[in-house]
Formats: sequence, C-alpha cells, structure tokens
Amino acid sequence: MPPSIDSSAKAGAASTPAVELPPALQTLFDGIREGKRVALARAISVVENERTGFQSFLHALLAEGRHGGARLGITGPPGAGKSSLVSEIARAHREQDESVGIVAVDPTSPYSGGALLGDRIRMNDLALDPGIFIRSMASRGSLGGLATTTKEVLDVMDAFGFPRLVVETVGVGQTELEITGAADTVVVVLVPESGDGIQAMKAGLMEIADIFVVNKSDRPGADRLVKEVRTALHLRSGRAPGRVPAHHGVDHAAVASKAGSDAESGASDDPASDDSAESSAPEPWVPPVVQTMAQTGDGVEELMETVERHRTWLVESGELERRRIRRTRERIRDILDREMRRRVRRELGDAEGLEAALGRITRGSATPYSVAAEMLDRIVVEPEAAPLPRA
Ligand SMILES: Nc1nc2c(ncn2[C@@H]2O[C@H](COP(=O)(O)OP(=O)(O)O)[C@@H](O)[C@H]2O)c(=O)[nH]1
Ligand SMILES: [Mg+2]
Repeated sequence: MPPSIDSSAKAGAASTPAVELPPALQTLFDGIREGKRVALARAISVVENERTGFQSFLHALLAEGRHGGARLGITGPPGAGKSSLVSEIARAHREQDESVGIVAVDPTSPYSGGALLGDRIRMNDLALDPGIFIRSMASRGSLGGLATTTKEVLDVMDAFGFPRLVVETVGVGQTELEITGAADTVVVVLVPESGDGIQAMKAGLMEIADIFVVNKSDRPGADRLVKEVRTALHLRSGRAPGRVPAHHGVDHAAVASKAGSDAESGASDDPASDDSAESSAPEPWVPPVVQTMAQTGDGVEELMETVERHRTWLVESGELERRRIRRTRERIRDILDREMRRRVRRELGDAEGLEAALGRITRGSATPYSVAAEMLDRIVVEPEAAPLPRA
C-alpha cells in the first residue's frame, strides 16, 4: 500500500503560499479536504470544463503537497475487457480496504454519469460502494492525445486522497501512447480474437507497456497470442525466447527479470535467488505477460501481484521519480500550450481589432508580421480575467 501522503513533497510545499480562490472554488477546495464526494464530483466538472479559475484551483490543490496515490493505466482496443478488468481490480482493492478513484476515457465505456452500466449486477454494486469513485470522460485531446484535463482530473482525485487511481483509455490511434503521461504503471490489454499481437507491437504498444494482459483467455488463440507477445518482447530486448510458463498467470521469471538473461533461467528457478541482495542496482524491467478472464476474475490476482512488483521496481530503480519528473515537464508544456492557444483564439476573436489591423495592412502602414508581433505583446501582457496563478 503506497503512503497516502508524500511527506517530503509536503514539506517542500510549505513555502508555496496558497492562492486566493473565488468563494465557490474555495468551498470545493475545503470540501475536498474534508473528503466530501459531492465536492469532488463538482471539482472534477470545474476542471473538465475548464471553468474560470480552474488553474488556480489546481494550483491550490497541488500546493497542498503530493498525495502520491498509485496510478495504474489500462489501455487496449475497444471491447478487450478493460472496464471488466478495472471492475475486478477495484473490487480487489476494496477487499483490502483501499479506496479507488477511476477515470474512464472511453466513449464506449459502460460507465456513465458516475454509475457503472455494466452487463453484470456485480458492476452496479461497485458503483454504489462509497470507497469507489468513477468518472467517465470523453476523449478530446486537441492533439489527438489524452486530454491534459484527464491528467488534471487524476490530480484532483489524488488530492482527494484515493490511494489507488485507475485510468482506462481506449486504444485508438495514438491515444493509448499518451497514457504514459497519466499513469505510473501501464497495462496493455490484448485479446486473442482481434489477432492483434503483432499489430500492437507495430503500434508502439511495446514501448509503453509495463505489463501485457491477454484477456479473454477462454477464447481460442490465447496461448498463441501470449507466445507472440513474449517472442516480440524477447526480440526487442535482443534475446532468444526463454521459458514460457505452461500455466496461466504471471511469468515470474520475467517479473523478476533475473540477471537480465534467460540463459541463466536455470538459476532463477531457485526461489531463494528471487530476493537476492541486488536491490542497490535493480535490473531493467521486462514486461510480463499475464493471462486473464476478466469475466470470471481469473488471473486478476496474478495481475495485481504483477502490478505491485512493478511498483516496487519503480520505487527501487528510481524510475518512479524519473517518470514523475517527466510528467511534470510535460505538464508545464501542456499548460503553456493550452494557455497560448486560448489567448491566440481570444486575440483573433477580436473582430474589430482584426479589422483595424487589416486596414492598416491594406494602407501599407503594417504587415501581417508587425500585426502578429503586436498581438503577441497583448497575449503576453494584457490582463486576464483568470490569469495563471502565481506562487
Ligand atoms: N469471453 C470473455 N468475455 C469477456 C472477458 N472479459 C470481458 N468480456 C466481455 O467483453 C465485452 C467487453 O468488455 P469491456 O470490459 O466493456 O471491454 P472494454 O471496451 O475494453 O472496456 C463485455 O461483454 C464483457 O463481458 C473474458 O475474459 N472472456
Ligand atoms: Mg471500457
């Protein structure tokens, strides 16, 4: 179980003065700190719809310090069983008494309006659980990627204090690649029927997957898909395919990734070698392939064990910190990108000003370049109704 509060970040945040929020947003802010679900739901809407002051609101939440909920990303083609898996994962966390925040970025998702419209009564039970919060969002990333707001919604959920955060994105085009910007651990779900083993590899999923799941293992072709994925993984890492466990479930050899070589797989059969004193220099992570049947819950336990192992590896290898820094870097870029686009749109939307500028260009007293330069000045210095917050 991850720590609910990252105390070091908290201490560092002490020097960041909180911004003054409009009363309505301050109420939401207080509500979140008091653990009120209604406040959480409203706050998410504020962020999702980019209402006035939403950036100051996010700033205030982040200035409070990082809570550090474990972020798990689940991606894959439509119908692969992602939502079913998420339900099973959420259920398992609840059995451990951990609350779960779920964001589903999937127009075909069975989640709707905070309720889970699954084809099973068990899914509906989940939505009624006060320890589970589900939010469904439309994918509308301006660059074809996962919207920045999705990541911001995860931040709001994190601030609420969920120790477990799960984000489901439907893998269409490039969107699944963006999930790395939202999650600590990325699970790519494949299914036998789509015959997409090699397709997935081509689409770049190989690079983003921390764990592969072959779901619908009750369907024919599952074993073959597992082998395909393993072969592709070994080819990529420049190794010959090693042992393939005959049983369904976690490839423990791959999880432990002992000595980075399957040539030594004989040695790694010894369970005692699993926790040798190598923690000072963790081995590179080799994505394991886990078989599941989300409908029955088979393999979900193994999947969760694998996710936990990955988390341990993330922490010990320093990769978690590197990923967080990378995400922060991307966030700064995204905030600037979004803000600049918004301001440019506003500037161009000023029909009168634009008309006057066109007149000056016609009379020869300006060129499109000098007009753009003037606009740029205004974009940067002109007072904003809701400026970006300052620390
Ligand atoms: N046969 C079989 N069907 C499954 C399995 N997991 C999910 N499904 C079904 O596949 C369909 C799509 O599942 P869903 O979770 O909505 O997929 P998503 O689009 O990836 O979120 C649903 O009808 C599920 O009941 C499985 O392991 N085996
Ligand atoms: Mg879904």
